[in-house]
Amino acid sequence: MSNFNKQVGSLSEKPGISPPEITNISAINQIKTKRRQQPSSDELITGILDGNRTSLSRAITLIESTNSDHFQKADEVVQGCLSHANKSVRIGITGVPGVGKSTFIEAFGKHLTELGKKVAVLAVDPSSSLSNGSILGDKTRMEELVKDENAFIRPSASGETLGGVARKTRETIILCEAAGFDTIIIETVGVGQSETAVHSMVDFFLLLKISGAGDELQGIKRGIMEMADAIVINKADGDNIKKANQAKVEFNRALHLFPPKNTNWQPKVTTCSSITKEGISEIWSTVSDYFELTKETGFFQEKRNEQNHFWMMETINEQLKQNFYNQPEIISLLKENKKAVQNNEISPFAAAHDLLQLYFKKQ
Ligand SMILES: Nc1nc2c(ncn2[C@@H]2O[C@H](COP(=O)(O)OP(=O)(O)OP(=O)(O)O)[C@@H](O)[C@H]2O)c(=O)[nH]1
Ligand SMILES: [Mg+2]
Repeated sequence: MSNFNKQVGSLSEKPGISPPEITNISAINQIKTKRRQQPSSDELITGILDGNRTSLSRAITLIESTNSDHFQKADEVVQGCLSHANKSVRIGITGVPGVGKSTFIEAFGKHLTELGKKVAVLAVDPSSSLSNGSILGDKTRMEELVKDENAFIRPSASGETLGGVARKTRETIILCEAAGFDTIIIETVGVGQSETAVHSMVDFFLLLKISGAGDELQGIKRGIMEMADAIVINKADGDNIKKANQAKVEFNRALHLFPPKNTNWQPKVTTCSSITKEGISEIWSTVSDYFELTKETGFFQEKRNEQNHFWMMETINEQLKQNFYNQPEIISLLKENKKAVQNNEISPFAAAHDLLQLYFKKQ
């Protein structure tokens, strides 16, 4: 037999020598169980107050959870963070799809982190359950901001009603503030009711526009223009600069037709390019001027108080409605009465009265 055949493979063990104990199975198991264990609400609160992102993300996941076991814990965490919140400025950004909201937030957010600010970006987008979370796609448009250690980007809670998403976003704002983020940016797509919801949770509301062909004001909902504290005409670059400047003149003229706001603040119209960054720092100056003015007059706090009151009432209304519509007896009587109303057997008011009677009797 040749020597070759006697050779043993390098993986074979020689008798008497066992492989070193490089892994400690029980230690691994301990780590695994620890990971599986959910942190307690106190641990989450401590983590958030320390600025720990994992704790922040986990707590937001709890807030977003539809599992009723998580509700109480989420409430505890929010409650524990509340006294550490409120120390930020909250800015809402709206505009039709494609106007450049995400690209703008990337440029604006980077400008802010360069100024030493800590920026959290949230989104209110009730349609995202259909589109599978549009801000997820946004993350690729916020390439720089995603990598920035002074920025935190969180996709919108999905699969929910606008009321549900809004509540979760409000609570997420509290957690982000407690974690030390001093500038909260909330993106919302300019369709449906979501901008009204965002308007009622921010201090400053910015409407993003692009210059169109000719009639700039066409198709803008008057209500949105009235809500805006600033209108920014984006994509003012290349061949677009001239048109953007024309649009600025038109919007300025239109804004002066609105009755003055109760802030002494005259909404501003500016142009910018989120790609070349031209005009971005001026927008922050405008926003800062607004905060300075409204903090001085007390309007800043007054508006937050009003918003808190509004959300308390909204929550009550929403839960009452939910409770009503989830009662099995109501569900079946509603079905019956709906048919009866359709067949003209009962008036809509009598049908409603009938349902409410049943509900109140059960309470
Ligand atoms: N030239 C130019 N293009 C821009 C500018 N800002 C955004 N864009 C482009 O416009 C397109 C849409 O930008 P997004 O930032 O995704 O727009 P959005 O408003 O967030 O869109 P949705 O999330 O779909 O509502 C992208 O192709 C951007 O590169 C700008 O200032 N100048
Ligand atoms: Mg976007």
